[in-house]
Amino acid sequence: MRIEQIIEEFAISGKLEKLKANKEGLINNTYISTFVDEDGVQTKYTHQRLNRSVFTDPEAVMNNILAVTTYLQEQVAHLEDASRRSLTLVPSKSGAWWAYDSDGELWRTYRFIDQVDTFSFLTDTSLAHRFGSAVATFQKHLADFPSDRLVDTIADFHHMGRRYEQFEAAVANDRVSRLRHVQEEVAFFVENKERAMALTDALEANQVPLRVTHNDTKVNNVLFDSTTGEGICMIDLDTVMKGTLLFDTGDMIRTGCITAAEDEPDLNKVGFDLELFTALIGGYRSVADTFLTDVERSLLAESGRAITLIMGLRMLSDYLAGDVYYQVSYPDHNLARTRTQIKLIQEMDRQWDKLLAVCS
Ligand code: GN1
Ligand code: MG
Repeated sequence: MRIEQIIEEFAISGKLEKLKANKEGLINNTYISTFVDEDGVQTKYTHQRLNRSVFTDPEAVMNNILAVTTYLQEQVAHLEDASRRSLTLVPSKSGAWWAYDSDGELWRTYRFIDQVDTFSFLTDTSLAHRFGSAVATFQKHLADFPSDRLVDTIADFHHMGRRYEQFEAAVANDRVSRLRHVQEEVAFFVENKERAMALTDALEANQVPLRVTHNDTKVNNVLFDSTTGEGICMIDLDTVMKGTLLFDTGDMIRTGCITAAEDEPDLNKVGFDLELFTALIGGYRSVADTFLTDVERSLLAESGRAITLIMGLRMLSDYLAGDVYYQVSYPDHNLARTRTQIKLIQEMDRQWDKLLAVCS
């Protein structure tokens, strides 16, 4: 089925003028369209096909997103630019919130938010501060959302113990005979296993509250207003579920303080920038200090380390399984991603006392 055909299914007026693919995500397929109406006014949309092997219950994903975006829209309704501060789904012509193509794949459409900038990593402290406050604002808006209304669309998504089990199985199976190339990387994760459990342990012991979590708060999932620079909207809500907010601070730290892209093959370029970290935590806490508990605050630095570790663990597991989960652009892509995460953790560890001091 042609993409134009599936777009036809949605309640959009005007004529399709432009269509282009967006290659950013690792999971779904994304396209941006431009429609023009009779008066020549252009409107843009984002169309996405959900990856069915990752999201085995795509309608549950959509119901989570619908609940959260509807709630967010109410929270920001009083603001002048409310429509830019939350994703908005466009219904299908038959009144559903998604449409199926002839292969049975689920597609959805969002209104495109224009005049924004996105970044795959940060280079200045002002931006880091704004990234931190955007993540905290998202959490604040959802603070009173009843998290039990959300379905766990990927079971144990950030459960460290489960991720280790999957990793250990990938090592044992060595499906595509890559294990011999990654002995050092495997050893790194084995050595770090005990410490890695910090977030999962705190959650299971009820030391931190269950909240709504985004679960993919990487910096390129924030839209920054091109004029004001403010981080106005968190996108990519596929993994909104319940969990600890430390999952989200963790991915914020992982992607907000690295000095290169997450798949940078030249490890000399990969560092953990303490100045960015200071600004990021400052921005985050300028909003979050009103709702953070003491235990959550005490685990902020650890959350960055744990989430970086879980990403590396998942990337290496996928490398060993033969690249079946993440989209890759070249054969060792998942290995490059893994090594970047390991290097980032080593860089955190080198400055660990300073990280703790920033969060105290
Ligand atoms: C995946 O597709 P994308 O880029 O939004 C992944 C996240 C990882 C991320 C690593 C459902 O997100 O968990 O953090 O890649 N999403 C899923 O960049 O697995
Ligand atoms: Mg995502």
